Amino acid sequence: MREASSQEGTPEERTVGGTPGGSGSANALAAGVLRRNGVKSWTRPAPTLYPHQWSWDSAFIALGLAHSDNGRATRELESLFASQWSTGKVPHIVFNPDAPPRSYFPDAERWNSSALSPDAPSSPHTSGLCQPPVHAIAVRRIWETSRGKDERRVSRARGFLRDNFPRLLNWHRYLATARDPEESGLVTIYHPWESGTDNSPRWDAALEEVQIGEVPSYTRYDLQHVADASHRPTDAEYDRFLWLLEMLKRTRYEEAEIYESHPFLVKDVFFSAILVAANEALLDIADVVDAPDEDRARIEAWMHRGRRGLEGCWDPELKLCLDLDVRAGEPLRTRTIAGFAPLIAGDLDPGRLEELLGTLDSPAFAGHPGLRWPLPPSTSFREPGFHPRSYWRGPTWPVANWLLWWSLLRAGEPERAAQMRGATLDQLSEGGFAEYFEPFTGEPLGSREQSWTAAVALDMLAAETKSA
Ligand code: 9WN
Repeated sequence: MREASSQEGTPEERTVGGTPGGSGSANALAAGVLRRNGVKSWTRPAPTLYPHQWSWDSAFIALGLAHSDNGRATRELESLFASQWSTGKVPHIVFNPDAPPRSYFPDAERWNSSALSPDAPSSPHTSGLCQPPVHAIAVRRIWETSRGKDERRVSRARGFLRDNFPRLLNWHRYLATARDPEESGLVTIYHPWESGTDNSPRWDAALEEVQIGEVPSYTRYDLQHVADASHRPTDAEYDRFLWLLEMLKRTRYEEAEIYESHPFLVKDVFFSAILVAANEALLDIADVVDAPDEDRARIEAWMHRGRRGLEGCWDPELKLCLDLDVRAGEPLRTRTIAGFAPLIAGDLDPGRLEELLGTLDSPAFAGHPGLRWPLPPSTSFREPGFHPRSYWRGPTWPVANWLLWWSLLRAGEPERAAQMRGATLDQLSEGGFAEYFEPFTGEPLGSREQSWTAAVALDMLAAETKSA
């Protein structure tokens, strides 16, 4: 793997420059990124672009750390869950009071969560949104990697699961109720930032319907941390993001009020599918901690409801799953990586699996002949909104590859999974642990030394000899 810009790290970690150094040195390089991005008990998603703790980044980070430093993996999630809202919501950002001034916007002051909502923790401050619930999947990995180790480590891991099962259950309950009052099995998001795929064209049509009012003035700091502004969302996209934030503040982050008045309410199939997979993990955790039968029954019901909901969003023509605009009552017909949601949710019938794999291998996604590596772009090449360098509008994201790789393994497709793993690791070997990559040239884009990229590499590398 290629060392990115940082000059820190041990001599061993700096030797690989440009050439793949085998899984031993690749492991050391990935672990080095996570160590350097570490702050106290948690890890920044990137050295300068993202100076706070992000929710789903932390889950992926814990998943990777489970292999290299199990104790730190547990602390990563403990510190995130310490900021869980009383509603069960796990906030998308926990603000770092020691972050350099003017390093990230919107900051804690702009969100003003604890002043506006009695449900928000007062210290540290958090944002008012959430992100996809990868956490239970990471907690299960922490358990798996402790197995077969000495008895003390196993019992520490069991204690961690026991302490965190109620938090995870509350988190999933929040998503299954406040975010799904219709009991559709699909999670409603209030902002593209909640999807984790912020400026994806999957949101364009719904965002166009939002009438933007006066956005209080602001300065973007993200652009100073990337080589080229075209990698990041545009100013027009930011205006919409910031307007939605103001609208949420007007409701004081009150769920019922948001449902009543908020102009952006979308059933996100990707988020919903991750919740199904996370519920599957939570059920395994429930076994370890000997949870009551009624908790297990509830989790199973959420899982089934989620899979049924996703099935209802299937588009037989595009052979992908589509998000649903709640306000308009219409599906959002855009081909993006999110369309593979049923694969992530799992337990597919063979026909549906074959259709999804056909779409994945088609020239609209990973089968395009011009690709540097056969990896799916975040947005299909066939979409008018496709852009090879702009964030979630086209680049390939290692973290999305991880989700598909892991889902292919669970779907009983080890050969395809091995291809995806090999291509992902080759890409990182050439380009370093970047945030995302230009699909045709393999050029690394966005932040360098991105934590979750290193974390998913650690998890993939660990799967060399075992199945994931
Ligand atoms: C806004 C941290 C986060 C990821 C998101 C990714 C990006 C933030 C931003 O970075 O979002 O939350 O400023 O662009 O889209 O998935 O969690 O890595």
